[in-house]
Parts: sequence; C-alpha cells; structure tokens
Amino acid sequence: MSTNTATVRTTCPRDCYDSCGIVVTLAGGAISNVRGDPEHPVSRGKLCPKCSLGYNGAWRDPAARLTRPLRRAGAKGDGRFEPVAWDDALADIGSRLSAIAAEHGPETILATHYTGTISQLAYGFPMRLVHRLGSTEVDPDTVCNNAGHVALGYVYGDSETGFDPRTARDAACILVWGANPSASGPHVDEHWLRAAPGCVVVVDPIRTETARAADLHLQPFPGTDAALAFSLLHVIRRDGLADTAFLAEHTVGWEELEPLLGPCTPGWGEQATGVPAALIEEAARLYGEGPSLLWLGQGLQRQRTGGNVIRACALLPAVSGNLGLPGTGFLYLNGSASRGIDGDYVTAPHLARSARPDKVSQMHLARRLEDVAASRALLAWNVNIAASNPEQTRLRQALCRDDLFTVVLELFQTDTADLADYVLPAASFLEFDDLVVPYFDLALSAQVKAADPPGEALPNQEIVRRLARALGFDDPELREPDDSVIETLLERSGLGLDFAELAARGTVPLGDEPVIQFAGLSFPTPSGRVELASARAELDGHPRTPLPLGDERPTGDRLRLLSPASPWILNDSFANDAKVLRQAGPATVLLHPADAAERGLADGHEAVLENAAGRLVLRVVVSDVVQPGVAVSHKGRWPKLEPGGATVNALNPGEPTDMGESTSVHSAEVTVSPLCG
Ligand SMILES: Nc1nc2c(c(=O)[nH]1)N[C@H]1C(S)=C(S)[C@@H](COP(=O)(O)OP(=O)(O)OC[C@H]3O[C@@H](n4cnc5c(=O)[nH]c(N)nc54)[C@H](O)[C@@H]3O)O[C@H]1N2
Ligand SMILES: Nc1nc2c(c(=O)[nH]1)N[C@H]1C(S)=C(S)[C@@H](COP(=O)(O)OP(=O)(O)OC[C@H]3O[C@@H](n4cnc5c(=O)[nH]c(N)nc54)[C@H](O)[C@@H]3O)O[C@H]1N2
Ligand SMILES: [Mo]
Repeated sequence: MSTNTATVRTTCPRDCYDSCGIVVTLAGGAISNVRGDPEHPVSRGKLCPKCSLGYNGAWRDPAARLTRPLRRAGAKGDGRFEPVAWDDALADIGSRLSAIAAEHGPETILATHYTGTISQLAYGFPMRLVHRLGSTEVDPDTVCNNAGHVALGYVYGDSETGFDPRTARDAACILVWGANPSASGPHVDEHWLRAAPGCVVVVDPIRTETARAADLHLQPFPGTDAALAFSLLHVIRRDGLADTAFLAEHTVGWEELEPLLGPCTPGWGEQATGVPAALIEEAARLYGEGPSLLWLGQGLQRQRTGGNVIRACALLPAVSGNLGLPGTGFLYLNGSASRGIDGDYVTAPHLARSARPDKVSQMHLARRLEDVAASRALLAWNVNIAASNPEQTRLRQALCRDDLFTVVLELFQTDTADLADYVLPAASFLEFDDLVVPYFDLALSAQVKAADPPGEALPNQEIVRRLARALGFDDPELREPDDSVIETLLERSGLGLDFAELAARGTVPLGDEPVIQFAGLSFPTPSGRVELASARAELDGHPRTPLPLGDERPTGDRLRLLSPASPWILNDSFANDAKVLRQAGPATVLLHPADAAERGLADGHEAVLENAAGRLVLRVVVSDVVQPGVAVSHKGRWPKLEPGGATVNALNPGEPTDMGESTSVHSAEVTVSPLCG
C-alpha cells in the first residue's frame, strides 16, 4: 500500500548548544518519524539519542501529552483534575487574576518561565501579558547563568557577544573551561571541538568525555577556578606572553591587577586548586601563545563565588591579547541580538502601565511563595520548577498552598503541573512555526509546523492571546498573530529573508566568513575598554578587580556535590519518556574509590545523601572520573518518577552566588553514608 509521504524541515529548540536541524517525515498527514537533517551542518542526519527517543516517543504520544485544559478537582497536590472547556478555563482564570490584581495588586501575581523551549515566540511572547498585567517576573537566568552574565558585564560590558565558532579553524588552542559539551552539546563536541585543528585544553573537576578526549585536562577542586586563572595569568606575565600593547590601549586596571599576580605561582596554584604546577605551566603556555579561544561554560559559574570565578577567567583573553583577531575571543553564549533579533519586540515591555516590579530570584522563590501577602498567584510556562529549582521540599510545600492560584502551561503532567489549579495544554515545537536563534553557532533557524497539536493543545502564545482577551485587555500587541511577529522580527533583523525562505533553507548562517568578536576593539563598558578593574563592580559592593580566591574545601566528612547535565536528559525534559529512562538507568551518585571505601560503600549500594536542605537515597557508582572530596549526581529527573519522590535538587539549599543572585548548585555539600548503616 502506498502512503502519501512528505517531509518538513525544522529545528530543535531545546536549551542546548547544538540547535540541530530536523527532518520530520509525514505519512498520511501524521508524523511518522523525526530525525536529524542530513544537510544540517550540526546534526548531519543524526539527532542525539535523547531527542531521537523523546521526539519519536513521549513528545508524540497523545497518552503522554496534555490534550485538554484541566482544572484541579481535589486538594492541592493529590493529583486530581477534571477536563474543562477552554472558554470556561480562560474565563475563570481571567476573573481570578483580575480579582487578585484589583484586591492585592498585580505584583502579587508571579510569572516564572525559562527555556523549556527557546524559540522566540513560545519563549518570549507570554511576557507581553506579564508586562501588561504588571506582574512580578521570577528572574529566569537566576536558575542557570546569571552570575556569569553580571560578571562578564563588568569586564566586557557584554556577555552575549561570543566568538564565532567558525573561527576555530584559526585557533591554535581552544580552552574549554567548565563546559561539558559531550553531554550539553553532543554535536558541538563531536563535529566542532574534536574536529578543530588546535589543541584542546579542558578545565573540569570531572573527567568528562570532553575532558578525556582533550590534549590536556586540568582537574581543579570545584570552586577554585579563580585561583587557577590567576596562576595561569602569573605564568603568562612571567613568560612574556602578556600583550602589553593591548593592555595599554584597550584595558583599564592593569596596574591594579598586575601586583595581585605576583604571589600566584604555579606552586601556589597547585596548593589552591589541586592542579599540578606542571600542568598549569603547560596550559598557560598553550593558551598564552595563541591564537586561542576560551569557552566559559555555565557549570563553571554555578558556585558560591561564581561571579568572581567568571571575572577572573575573563581576564585571560585581555591579558594575553587573545581578542579581536581570527582564532581569538571568548564565548559564554551568543545572544539573539547578534542575529538582529529585537527581543523587546517579542516581549513588549512598553505594555507595562507603571514601573515594573522588581524581579525575584529563583533562589528566593520558595521563600516568596511562602509569603501569602506577597504572592497570590503564579503563572508558569516552559519550566518545571518543582523539579529544577533549589529547595525542592520547601518549594513543593509552598506550591501546595491552597490560596496560591497557580496556572501552568505544559506539554506534560509534570510535578509542577500536579500542583496547579489549572493546567493548560501547550503545543510542542513540532506543531507551530517559530524562529530559533542558536546560542552557539551564529545562525538563524526556522521552526516549522509539521502537524496539528494533539487534542486541544495550543502554542504558548495563542494561550496568552486568549487569556489576554479573557482579562479584557485589548492592546494590539496582545492580539498580534504569530506570522506578523515572525515577519516583523525577520524584517528588522536585516538578514533579508522572509519566513518562507528561511523555512526552505532551515538554517541560515550569519554571512560566509567568521565574525570577529569585538572586531573594532571597542567595548560597551563605561570606559569603552576591557575593565580589568571596575568602578561599577565596586559601586555594586564587589572588589574592584577579581581576586585569586578559591572556595573552602568541605569540612568534616562532607563532599561537594556537583549535579551537571546528563547526556540522557535535558534539564527535566525527556525524563518522562520510558525509553529514555531505561537508557539513563536509576539515579546515581558517583564517588571516588577512596571516598566510597571510607564510607563502606561499593558499586550498586544505596547511599543516603544529606544536608540541611534535604535527604536523598541514590545508587552508588564508584568511579575515578571524580576526584576525592567530590560527588556527582546528574540533574534532570522528575521527583514523582523517583522512588523517594525527590531529585538532587532536594539537596540544593539555593544559596545565591556572589553576583546576580544566581544559582550556586555546584557548591552544595552533603554527607554520604550507607542506607542501612
Ligand atoms: N541540580 C541542578 N539543578 C539544575 C541545574 C543543574 O545544573 N543542577 N541546572 C539548571 C538550569 S541550567 C536550568 S536552565 C534549569 C532548567 O529547568 P527547567 O526550565 O524546569 O527545565 P526544562 O526541561 O528546560 O523545561 C521545563 C519544561 O518546559 C516544558 N516545555 C517544553 N516546550 C514547551 C512549550 O513549547 N510550551 C510549554 N508551555 N512548555 C514547554 C517541558 O515539557 C518541561 O517540562 O534547571 C536548573 N536546575
Ligand atoms: N544533555 C543535556 N544537555 C544540556 C542540558 C542538560 O541538562 N542535558 N542543559 C542545557 C542547559 S540549560 C545549559 S545551561 C547547558 C549547560 O551546559 P554546560 O555549560 O556544559 O554546563 P553544565 O553541564 O552545568 O556543567 C559543565 C561542566 O562544569 C563542570 N563544573 C562544575 N563545577 C565546576 C567548577 O567549579 N569548575 C569548573 N571548571 N567546572 C565545573 C561540571 O563538572 C560539568 O562537567 O547545557 C544545556 N545542554
Ligand atoms: Mo541552563
């Protein structure tokens, strides 16, 4: 029998360095297969295993997906819901929110969202309603990378203009500092990093697959990277690899920084970080001679002193003159403005009727939600805070408040959705058009609708348009259809494409040649130069320069707990897919053989991890990829699918970083002991 088959070319909008091109095969109008686009430079015909399984599994399984609006029909948290018609749901949500805004002020309505999808409209359009309502935004980046943004802002005035990965062809060295693309960007790892002609130096407390494949792996104790950076800078200066002309013309503060480098000898660095002095010497030479690229990972800054860490590491390109030339520069992430995307057009901050309420850090969300007077309602889209946020137990309790009116937009019935008053079914990226702006490669990609959403599900932005109507808002921005937003964004981008052309090409790179980061060597800082010392930082209560400090080692029998990305799960996405879960296996804790032996633990044992925030039982894997004093348990599971009803974030106290009130999740400390011992 012949079936009517067709293909649609689209893009993966997960929060991942890869942004893979996808080919969707349709048979008789329904999706029959989702795979990598053979013509896409990143995916090259192959999706990563998690996306391949998930997009051909739970994401297209109508039994797993939310297909109708649901209203709570029992006590908060007991999981009972009843289907309800869209119009009834929206009318009730509209009147509840209006009443809360009128009675208690719109700022008592909190809005939390993040990168469950990074496509422009599904990510940002709902902010139009948040602005119009005057509600309080829970600062999205504070659960991920805000310390790094703030820190790079002090030094370079900009954290979202990174190197162009295409310039790797000109680099003699690539220094990957606290990123693990073998998990967090598997195609970037395979096709970009491993294919690069230069030598690769990796700085990571774990011997990740990326570290294993590198020419040189420096394995510091977590949180000691600022000391390591100062030690590298000591060698760079001592060996005449500091670019004095660059320092004189394009930086301020060298005279304040230079004296700090003197004591930071490789021997001192070894003491402070655990990295052998000889490796510090070698890495400094490789990086300092250049041309060199520096990739500053996001795991790097999730430390108590993460801001100081990023500021210290960010000195390297400026001191060694690895800026403004082919094969040089640093990358934290490439923001959408570099593709000409007008973020304010998407989110329309001008819709705010009065001064916007201060944002709340995700680190303080549990506490804020406990405050009845300050938080009456919560809107959530693209997040599963009950899984991904710190203080998991405390947050769950706060979300159980009967008088907190919670509305969750979701694809799946997550732990967060379980605690909602209304769950609104969202369409997935396979079901509507949008724009994807990769945050590694300098390109722009089309997300193209391949099929209708299941049941009554709708894209976030359509849900928001309908909700705005129910709230009685008639601003044209809240009625603007998707195609108008998309075409306006493309027009303003200056890339000379409309959506049809972009969709036909899938992904369009920014020009033919690599863009040089900070080509004119002018920096959007107050001085117009790289600020090795920063008056702005000082005004904000920080030291003028970064400092050669490292976090204290855990005392007593505690271990430092890292919970980075797993190759099998993406944040909390895919953790509900049966095949993905089978591949990922049970939740584990990796322990160094010495730490395991000391605690009488061996492979397969159950261990209790405990601290003031919570307690968690995990299966032990003894492994020398971790160093003594460090335990590893990957992020990304759903509490309700775990035997103990909790995940690693039950152990995350939510202590904010030194800058940006951001997550210090990799600073958590725990005791580890046998379950029955
Ligand atoms: N222990 C520990 N915790 C961490 C981290 C860590 O390193 N360690 N990392 C942190 C980081 S970096 C991040 S970014 C956060 C991420 O944490 P989350 O934002 O909670 O996780 P995601 O899985 O990215 O996305 C959340 C939800 O978005 C939904 N979603 C996907 N597409 C759509 C859509 O189109 N519409 C709607 N309405 N929903 C959609 C998915 O189904 C998913 O449930 O976790 C943080 N938590
Ligand atoms: N498969 C998969 N891919 C993902 C994600 C996922 O959950 N799963 N999450 C996505 C998201 S939201 C983000 S933000 C990115 C993050 O991706 P990355 O930037 O790669 O960050 P992480 O995976 O959090 O951590 C990277 C590395 O930082 C190391 N690290 C931890 N503490 C320190 C330290 O003190 N010093 C140094 N030098 N290194 C340290 C960890 O050991 C880890 O190997 O990945 C994205 N891609
Ligand atoms: Mo993230």
